[in-house]
Amino acid sequence: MTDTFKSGCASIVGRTNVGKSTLLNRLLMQKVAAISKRRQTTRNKITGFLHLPNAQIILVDTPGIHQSKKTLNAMMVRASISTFSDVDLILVMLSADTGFCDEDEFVLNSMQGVKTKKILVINKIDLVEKNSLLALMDEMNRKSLFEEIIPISALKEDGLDSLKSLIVNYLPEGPEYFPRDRVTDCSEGFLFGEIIREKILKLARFEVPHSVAVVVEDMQEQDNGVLRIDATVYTEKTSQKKILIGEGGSMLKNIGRLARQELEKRLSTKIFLKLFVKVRANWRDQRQAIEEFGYTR
Ligand SMILES: Nc1nc2c(ncn2[C@@H]2O[C@H](COP(=O)(O)OP(=O)(O)OP(=O)(O)O)[C@@H](O)[C@H]2O)c(=O)[nH]1
Ligand SMILES: [Mg+2]
Repeated sequence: MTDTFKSGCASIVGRTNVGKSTLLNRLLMQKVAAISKRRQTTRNKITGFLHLPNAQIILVDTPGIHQSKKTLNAMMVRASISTFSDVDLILVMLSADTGFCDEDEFVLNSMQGVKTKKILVINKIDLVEKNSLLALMDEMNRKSLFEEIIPISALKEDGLDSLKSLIVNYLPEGPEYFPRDRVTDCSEGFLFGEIIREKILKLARFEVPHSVAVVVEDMQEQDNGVLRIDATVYTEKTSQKKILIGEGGSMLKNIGRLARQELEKRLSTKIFLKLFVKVRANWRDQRQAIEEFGYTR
């Protein structure tokens, strides 16, 4: 251990669902990014600051790299790829339970010619036997693309200390760029909107969760001390709006209740959450709407 202070940026990239956002949240010990078992949960870069005694790691969670014709999805992938040459280190993530699949191959192909150093993070090792993990590590090692290969379970917080030390090894000496009490560069409005969207991802099915954007319009502390949050849930079609509202408003009520409970716990205050559902036809193919909804930050 030396006295030198290190700082720099590491992006977490990979196909959808490998656990990139789970890793960001677990490393930061705070929920910053939405998590779900559905595909393409994360839609933009989400930056978190990990403060260690001898280092500051700027972590960038990115949308899963995938193929799609929609404008939103193309912009998401571009956001991920834009980090490759912007960071000091790329954490390429695989999921141990699926092994190296075609979608992972697509991710590696998108990195051809990228000079930035890469660490391969094999996640979800809690789901596999040791032998299959060793075989996967061996298969990946033979590609000679990575400085290091590290197995972890983000969910079980297994291997995270080793991962932190490994990242610090590859960062340059540098100053503390951000104050120690700062965890993310995301606005409260964005973070709260993501909490609401996460509940929609949990409760709605098929195409509905993917068609949804959430915008927090207003936050006001009321005279009785209750924090009122007004948010709009945008869908692409009237049929999706109907599903989101549900019979007698039951679906929207459940979404609101889950989101409110999480927000109340997080802010340690009573919250009145008012959700409005609106249709914005084909917004995922409209750059202006995508920007307005905050997915280009
Ligand atoms: N068993 C297990 N599940 C995990 C682990 N890490 C993440 N998951 C689960 O994997 C699913 C996807 O996690 P996310 O963190 O949303 O994945 P992501 O890579 O950010 O996905 P996108 O944002 O869609 O690209 C969730 O259901 C997580 O709970 C892990 O270490 N073990
Ligand atoms: Mg994610």
